[in-house]
Amino acid sequence: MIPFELSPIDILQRFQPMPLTRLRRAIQLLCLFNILFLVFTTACYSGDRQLQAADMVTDQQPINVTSQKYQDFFAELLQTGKFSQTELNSLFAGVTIDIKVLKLMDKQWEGKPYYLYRPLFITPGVTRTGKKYLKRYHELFDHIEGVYGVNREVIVAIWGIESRFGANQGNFNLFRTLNTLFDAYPRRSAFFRKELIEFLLLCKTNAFDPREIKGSYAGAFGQAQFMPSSYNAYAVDFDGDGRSDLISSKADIFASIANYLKTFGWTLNAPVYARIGRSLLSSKLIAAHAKGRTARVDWRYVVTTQGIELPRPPEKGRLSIIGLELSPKQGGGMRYLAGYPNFQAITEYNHSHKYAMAVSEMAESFCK
Ligand SMILES: [Ca+2]
Repeated sequence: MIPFELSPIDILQRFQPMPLTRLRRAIQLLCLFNILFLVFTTACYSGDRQLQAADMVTDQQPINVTSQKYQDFFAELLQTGKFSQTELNSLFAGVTIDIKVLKLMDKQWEGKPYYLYRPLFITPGVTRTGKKYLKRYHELFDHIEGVYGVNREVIVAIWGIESRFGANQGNFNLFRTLNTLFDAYPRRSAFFRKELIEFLLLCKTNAFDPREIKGSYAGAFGQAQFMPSSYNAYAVDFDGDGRSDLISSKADIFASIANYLKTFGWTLNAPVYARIGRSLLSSKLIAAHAKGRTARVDWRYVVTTQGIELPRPPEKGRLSIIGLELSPKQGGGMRYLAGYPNFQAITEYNHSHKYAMAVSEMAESFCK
């Protein structure tokens, strides 16, 4: 027991110097104690918040491109025959971490109910702007509808939602973003490694300077907000200048969105969705709703089970079951919809049913 009147200095002076071995053992015990303390406090702390990618690095930390993973990455790029070592050295010199990208990737986005989500996208101003562009580019849309069989209103709605009709393509340097996610976002590093390769390839093919392009913190860019891999797979050169330019060519942008939807089964003038009531009347429909985006139900089954008339889907298409929350003003609860193959094609662009519904309703608003 230490008397209270002793100061910390006094306490220290009471201890006799220890022999070296005892001192070493004491230090070892102290270290062990510290480690246990650290493990314990980390365990307690992580109960509230897990360590995230942004906690492991600092902002503007240089990325170590001499690391084995970058050397393997460069070897793969060199194998394509499209890059030289000198070019890669110069391109990757000085690339640093963008901590904001990691923080945004780990942010828990609140899932808003549809009645709060919809007004973020569909406003009278947006509808007016969409109609203005449909008029301005009507000849181009005539041509695109003829080639791809995709309705112009849905193209403009996706363009509107993705980039506010081209006005907001993202403010993150895409080269730095993709490097940050490859180097310092372990959970999806392999995915972003591939996207970085795709990005460098598309810059080569379409004569973009990779260090100049801006995009979203998640790697999408251009007026249609394609990921680099989607860009290489679905972007088209519709104005015939030899490049697929989804940053500034309206012809390329609209045709690429059309090409994407066409690839995933869009049919011109076919139904997109239909209302099927405020409750689901069989366990099979309830299960399809719970399964979500990938569930499919036969058209006839929905008609007979819900006791309603529905338009027939094209080419033996099947339906998905969508539930959207009603606002307290509307009495709460849910309303249900059948998603037709055209609706399903929009969910290939973005997996959210709410996104696909906002696109569908925005497209409808252009026709009114
Ligand atoms: Ca072009």
